[in-house]
Amino acid sequence: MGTLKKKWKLSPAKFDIQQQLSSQLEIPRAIAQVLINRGLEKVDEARDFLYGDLGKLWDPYLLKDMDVAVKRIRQAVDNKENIIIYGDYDVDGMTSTAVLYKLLSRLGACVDYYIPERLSEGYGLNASALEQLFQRGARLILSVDCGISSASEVSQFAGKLDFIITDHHQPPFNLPSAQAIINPKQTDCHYPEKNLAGVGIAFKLCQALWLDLFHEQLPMGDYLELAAIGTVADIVSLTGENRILVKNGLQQLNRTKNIGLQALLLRCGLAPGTVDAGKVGFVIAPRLNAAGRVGNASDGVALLITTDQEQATVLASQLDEENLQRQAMEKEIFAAAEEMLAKQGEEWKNVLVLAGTDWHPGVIGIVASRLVTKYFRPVVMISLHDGEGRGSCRSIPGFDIIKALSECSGLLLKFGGHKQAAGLSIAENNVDEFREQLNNIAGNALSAEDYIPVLTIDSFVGIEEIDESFLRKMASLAPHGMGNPSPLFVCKKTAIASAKAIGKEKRHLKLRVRHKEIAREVIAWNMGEQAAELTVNDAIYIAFSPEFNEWQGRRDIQFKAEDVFKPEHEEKVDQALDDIAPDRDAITAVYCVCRDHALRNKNIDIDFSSLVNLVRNQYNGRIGERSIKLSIEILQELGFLTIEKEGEDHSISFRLHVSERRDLFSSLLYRQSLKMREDYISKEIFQRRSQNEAE
Ligand SMILES: [Mn+2]
Repeated sequence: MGTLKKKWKLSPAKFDIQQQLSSQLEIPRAIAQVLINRGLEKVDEARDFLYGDLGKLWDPYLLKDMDVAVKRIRQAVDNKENIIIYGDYDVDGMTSTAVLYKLLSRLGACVDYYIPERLSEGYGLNASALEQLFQRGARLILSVDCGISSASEVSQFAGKLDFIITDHHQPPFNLPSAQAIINPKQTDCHYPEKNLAGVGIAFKLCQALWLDLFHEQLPMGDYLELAAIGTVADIVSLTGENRILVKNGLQQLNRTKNIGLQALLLRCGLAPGTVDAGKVGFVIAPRLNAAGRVGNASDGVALLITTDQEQATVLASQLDEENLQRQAMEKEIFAAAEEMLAKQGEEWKNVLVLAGTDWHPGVIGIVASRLVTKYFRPVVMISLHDGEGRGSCRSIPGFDIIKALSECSGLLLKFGGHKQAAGLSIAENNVDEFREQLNNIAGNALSAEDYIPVLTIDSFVGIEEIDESFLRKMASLAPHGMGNPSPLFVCKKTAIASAKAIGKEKRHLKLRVRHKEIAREVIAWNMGEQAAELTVNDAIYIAFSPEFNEWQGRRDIQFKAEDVFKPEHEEKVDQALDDIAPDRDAITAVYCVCRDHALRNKNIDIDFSSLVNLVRNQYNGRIGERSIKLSIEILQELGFLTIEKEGEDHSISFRLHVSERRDLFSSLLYRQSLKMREDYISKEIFQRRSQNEAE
């Protein structure tokens, strides 16, 4: 299990739609292709995606039961009933709680919140917590990010507590008999956006309450930034309404007035104006989550709703400390897991099942995810305590882990989850047999191909097309995350100008590549060991995302590489390409030869083989006859010349036109040629790479 090589999958180019989007929205073609790949082929839809604002949010009253919920909450506010927001210990749950708490306090409600403890209570409504809340005078429970599966707890408290359930998890067959259930995933809820996070639904409830009370739109600012954090952290699709919430919420977060968030940003060293979805996911969310994992999730909520500057600072540093603790534990468990892996036989490598004593149950899921990324196999991490194990499973796309667990159910005490992530509990003395069974199941279900990660590439792009304006237009595609990954491009073959490993322990790879007179810097994180295999002038392909790199006051364009490779048999492929169809350079060469010929000779007849020779001299290459023919047809389509006669003796006569510059892309034949070339590279270079790997 060395360095993972990835399968490159090039999204098929749709040049006609590219052309349309590109001209109407004034964006580069490669960016238009990204929109196409995200399912946006119509100009209006694409425009909304790029520039859609808060005016495009749906009416909150389209959610089933919203009117009932609003009425019951207003009644509770008017009658000073005790309302408890019952949340969850992850970031979505915390932000959901904070959003509603802020709004209800603003409305003068008697409101408090409750977050169950991850290890002792677990997820969702629980009877002993509800009993305590009831004893303390609670009358209305408002669940956020949970509750849809708590039918029995709700019915247990019938007559004592009223419930409004807001949740985004898949509803089970038996729904709680609550006063109102707001969850767009209910089959009889016709709300158009089904992928809201818990906090998105809490936000919709705020909108609805405000509309009902004041007959105007909610002043969204304070709530929007929390909605953005929870939505990004919960890894729901950043499309549709989620995209609008996150895009606008991030803008708000970058000038936040929330003193808890200000303190947290300061503590993490995030300057206002620099927070994007990635920073939320990798810097802010882990600190809030750490509270739920190693500390107390209520502290996370307290930070988000505090109005006290000193408390904000204290909580922010406490969360940061807890995150450091979490990181230390994660590092230790990760190292222990790797050590176990090194000792395990190859027969146990279909699914990595690892068990350790007293591994922190709040951290093993993160370690499992990291192992999946590193080895690209399904992983089960089990924490053992007093003869019993609690496990976290993370899988790869080809393997349905919950189905596999159900096939081993005889060995398990409990299990639940979905295709890609699940949890379980197991008796310690069943772990070895469980490992064996799971490995057998995967051995039968998966082929070598399934263990190769796929890198989906959006489009080819010319190195010369990527300039400042390209990057500015590309920024309109953000925020990136689930459902809308960062665009990934591949440059037509570039040559290495320099290659070196940089950083601590030479972990990273830094390249300079060029194509003709244009050169770019490339940074490839964690690929330092590849430096040894790369030599100046090697032709390579890079899968990358372009970005601005600011360093010592200078701003340059740099390519952030996801993968780099040097194809074998490069020359053969080039030769084949030159025979298949012409590229821009070849067409230009053919045009120049025709023009010069027409200028030098009064007659415009030429026999085809002389033309071929002239072109080959000019192009200093081996451009094929078929490509030269195609070039002439393309030039004709563009109006540069008219073929007047093609003689049976292979002579060709044409009339040349004086013509201004034309966009090559307006030629259908050119687009077809390009497609043939790209398909060939994709098949002969990109796909071959993974085949070699799988053998
Ligand atoms: Mn959630």
